[in-house]
Amino acid sequence: PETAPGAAPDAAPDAAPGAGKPPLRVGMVGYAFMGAAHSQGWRTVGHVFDLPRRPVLAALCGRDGAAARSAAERHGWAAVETDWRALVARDDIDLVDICTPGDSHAEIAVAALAAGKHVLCEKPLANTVAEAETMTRAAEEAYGRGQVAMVGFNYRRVPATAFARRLVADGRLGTLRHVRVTYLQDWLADPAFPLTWRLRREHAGSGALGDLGAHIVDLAQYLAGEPLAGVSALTETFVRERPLPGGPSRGLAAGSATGTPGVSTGTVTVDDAAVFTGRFASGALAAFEATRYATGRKNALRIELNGERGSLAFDLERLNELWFHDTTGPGAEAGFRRILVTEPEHPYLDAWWPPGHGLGYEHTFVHQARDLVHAIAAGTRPDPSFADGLQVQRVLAAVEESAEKNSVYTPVAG
Ligand code: SOE
Repeated sequence: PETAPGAAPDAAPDAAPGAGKPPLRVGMVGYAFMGAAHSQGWRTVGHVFDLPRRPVLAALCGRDGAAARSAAERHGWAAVETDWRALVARDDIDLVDICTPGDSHAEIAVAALAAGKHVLCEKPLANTVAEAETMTRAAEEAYGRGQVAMVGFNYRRVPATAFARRLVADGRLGTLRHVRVTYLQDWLADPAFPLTWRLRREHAGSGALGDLGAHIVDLAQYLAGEPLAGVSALTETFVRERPLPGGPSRGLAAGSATGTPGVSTGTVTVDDAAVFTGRFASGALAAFEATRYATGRKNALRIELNGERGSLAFDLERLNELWFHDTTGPGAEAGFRRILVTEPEHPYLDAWWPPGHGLGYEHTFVHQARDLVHAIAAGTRPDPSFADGLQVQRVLAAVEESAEKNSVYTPVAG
């Protein structure tokens, strides 16, 4: 292990937030887009929320030592490891946070749980149902030993979506009829965008389906309060050959070889887009679309729920707003009304700014860290658990199976 320059010591200075509370020493694997987002969450959470434990950014792990050191310095991690096994073996780590591509989730999570650590794992939980089942079994056993394992569906932690869940659970929509949800991005629209890991099945498991579809399946099920019973799907890979990347990509950026003439190409082995319908056990119907080709749409996760008594609509690109139509008021005054979700009565918001001073994407990771720390301290099952992640994985598998069979209605296994 190496110590990063300017490293935060394990013991908090007296004036530091949470001083005197037991530390929760986090070791994070991966440091790209999600690693940066999770770092932000861990760094900020104790400064905003009153927590039962004090998160410590103890060690960051990445195979490229120089890049990992630079990320550790940028994000405030105290030490660096270059092998996740060494990180998991450290006895000064309480929680392993997995921010790597899906192909390593299962191995790292199972090893970390076996080593007695709590685990936070980025979505989708795994690349296959079999891996997700193994991880869920390991998490259940570990739960019996007081360990907690959470999957990172961060969009449950937008105050507006958490508030929407509360309204649905309080019966404000009555019997649910429709859930309509899209997740639209456009970073693959250029056929010269290189073949990064997200386009290779062996690394990512699937394409837009696992990356974006996993979010909207989870959010739809979370808001509806019930799982999908079956799906009917179409998937497509629009651009099948892409230039090989010339260097590592950061986030969704192309890396260094975009469109370079003469650069050799490779085959895209995942879906570019998935369109599917679904049915909830209650009989409500759902429609889903996940794509990386919706030109002009950057991170457009939109969800609408229609029930007998009312409707809710949310757009991630306007994440401080929730639209609510309530059929129980006077008909002449009915219509969607905008709720600005920035009041202290709204989820998470009593710890933040005065009303009207909105939050952003990064705060979902702060809220995720908050909820996980509370679950760990209370020894309760986290929400969403690995079992929830497995259920989403089963829906994704049913979507792939249905698409292969050319859109035959396919029950979700399990
Ligand atoms: C890429 O499409 C991506 O970064 C996803 O992997 C994230 O889960 C989503 O939050 C934003 O888009």
